[in-house]
Amino acid sequence: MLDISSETGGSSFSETADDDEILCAACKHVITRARWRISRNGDHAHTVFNPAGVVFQILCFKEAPGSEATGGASGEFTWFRGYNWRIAVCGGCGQHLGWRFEGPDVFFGLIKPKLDEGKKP
Ligand code: JO2
Repeated sequence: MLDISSETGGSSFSETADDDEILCAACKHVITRARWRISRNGDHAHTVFNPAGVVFQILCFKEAPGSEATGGASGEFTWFRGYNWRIAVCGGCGQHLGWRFEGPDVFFGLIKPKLDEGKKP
């Protein structure tokens, strides 16, 4: 059981539940948590494409402490008006997992098939 009570300040069972974890599909590093899912522009999930024409289904999270932002911030082709993006990689294996969006607040758009949401029985 991973105990994250020290970082959350909480002590209830849900604060330490492993079933909340969302992992890197490639290396199983803990990236984020189900309780950190958020909506942006009315939805948690968005289907988007980049200037190279690559389509992504991304999911929005308010925190993703298992990821690391890399490179500079850019506003080019941003999917979220008012936010600049940086590439976000797995802190464990370096895989590109999505983007860190920086604007009036910070959030993460993570590529669904690059995550293990732990939904399989
Ligand atoms: C983030 C990438 C992207 C864009 C990209 C590399 C280069 C460029 C990449 N809209 N960014 C967003 N570029 C996303 C996008 O909000 O297009 O996919 O513009 O030169 O992440 O590989």
